[in-house]
Amino acid sequence: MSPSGPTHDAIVIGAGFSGIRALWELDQLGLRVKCLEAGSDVGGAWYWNCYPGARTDSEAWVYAMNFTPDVREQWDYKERYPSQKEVQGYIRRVADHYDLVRYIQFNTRLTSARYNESDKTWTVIDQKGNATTARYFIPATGPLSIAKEPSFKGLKNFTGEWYQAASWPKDPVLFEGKRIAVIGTGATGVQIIPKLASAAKQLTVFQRTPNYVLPGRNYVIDESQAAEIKKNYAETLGRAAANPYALAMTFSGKTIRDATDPDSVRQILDAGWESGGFHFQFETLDDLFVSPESNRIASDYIRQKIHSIVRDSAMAEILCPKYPFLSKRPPCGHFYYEAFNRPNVDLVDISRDEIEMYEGGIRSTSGQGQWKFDMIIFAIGFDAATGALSEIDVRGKEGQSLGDLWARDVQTFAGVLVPGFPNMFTVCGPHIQFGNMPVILDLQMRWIGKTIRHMNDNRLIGIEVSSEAAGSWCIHLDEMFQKTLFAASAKETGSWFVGANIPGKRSAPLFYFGSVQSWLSWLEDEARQAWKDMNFSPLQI
Ligand code: NA7
Repeated sequence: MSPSGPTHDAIVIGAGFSGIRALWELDQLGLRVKCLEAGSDVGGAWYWNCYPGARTDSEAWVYAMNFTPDVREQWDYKERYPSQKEVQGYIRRVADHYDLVRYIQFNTRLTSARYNESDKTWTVIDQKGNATTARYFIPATGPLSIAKEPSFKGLKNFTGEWYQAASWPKDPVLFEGKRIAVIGTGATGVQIIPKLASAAKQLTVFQRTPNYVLPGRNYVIDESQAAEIKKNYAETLGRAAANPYALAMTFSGKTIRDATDPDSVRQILDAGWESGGFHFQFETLDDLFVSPESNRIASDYIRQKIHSIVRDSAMAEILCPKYPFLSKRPPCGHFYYEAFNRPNVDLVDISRDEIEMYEGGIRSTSGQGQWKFDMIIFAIGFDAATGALSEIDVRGKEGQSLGDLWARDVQTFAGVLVPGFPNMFTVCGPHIQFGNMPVILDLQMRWIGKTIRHMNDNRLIGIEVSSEAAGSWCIHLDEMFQKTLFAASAKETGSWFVGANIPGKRSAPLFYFGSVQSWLSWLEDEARQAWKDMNFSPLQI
């Protein structure tokens, strides 16, 4: 870069998994890098979501980054599903080990980013008005980082404590002796509820839509298991890279057609249920995502399980989803349904009745119910995929606003590049392959690194994907989405896969549901064919 050029080669936004992975890649390329992070430490989602019970739904052995075998050598996750503290610790260890923290400016929130056509750079401005210029703008802001605001009527009148799970206080919160309400039964609520059930005097769960909660079957990893994980680390990550969702799981090779008698189907589903977590959806019947028959059997199976665990049958029925399994991302539970057997736990069905707050607690707007609380916890989800970047004033060529553009239509090339926004690489942004993110974003960052290397080697200072290439990708993404069973129901179930959980948000697939391999082939084909769909700008001397 010329001495009169930008102050940095690349600016990364966010120091979570994807930001740290990006910093490592850019550091390896010898670039001058800066990272802005809103939190006071690394971790991203794993920094903010420190609510009780927060842990991964992916297994420890795949919740790691491929580029860090030496860190993995010295790192032992303590549980099958590592806790928030452990995951943040892992990210911190990676950042320290590779001396990446020196690039990060903490407590700094980005407010705007503008592309400068004249010199093919980006200028980003933080909340204090400080500007940084860089050749590459690399937002690594996370797919689920902007929490839905609890905009319930009357909340300001509530005199008790209230918290959002996604921005949980760093100081301890005391639950003992308190009457607590949890609103939301997605993956977050499902983790919080059993924890509070045993700590609170009274816990009341407000459920709008039930979920199919899979039993996690968590356990402590002992020394011999830890040694085994290390021994098999390369092979495990290889399996994850070969799996459509980047999990170290292997399809059973069986569909509903191979298992004609009810007993054999039951045995297959029992095995998945006993294995725990996502094994139920990925290692039982391979056609759960596409065959209505297969899906109906699995849905019925889980509903029966709910009834067999929850003793109060009316409560069990309220907990049973009526829509097909996998229409929404199934949460991983840790004695979730069992919590409803406790005498101090109540369930309120708000599927047909809205709620509002008053000084003493919560009441239904119909006036049918009123409950007193000392504390309310909101676990009501996120503005997925596009939320974080749409909040920032990002402007591409000719001052085009990314937020305005994405409100109308999300166009990307394989979830990495956006036409009209040269030199911007999104990590873990909209249209990325859905699945186990640490492995997926690792593959994505490798490609971004390879592309920047190609540009440096060829004295290229600008890259913009063609609208045609982005258009072809978006058609393909939509076709793959339409093949899934949940395409039909995603809107009605309010799934964040399509942004339907945010009132007024345009409903369209925000993630790619093809496979890691297919998604990667779009990127790798591009590199193999000398980036033929990219418009490059050469350095003018
Ligand atoms: P989710 O999965 O979007 O769940 C949010 C929950 O909050 C869900 O049960 C919603 O019911 C409920 N919700 C949202 N808004 C309201 C209002 N206004 N009133 C009542 N209930 C409401 O978010 P999570 O944080 O649990 O999980 C997100 C992902 O984070 C997760 O899958 C992991 O990948 C990590 P609804 O279903 O909309 O009726």
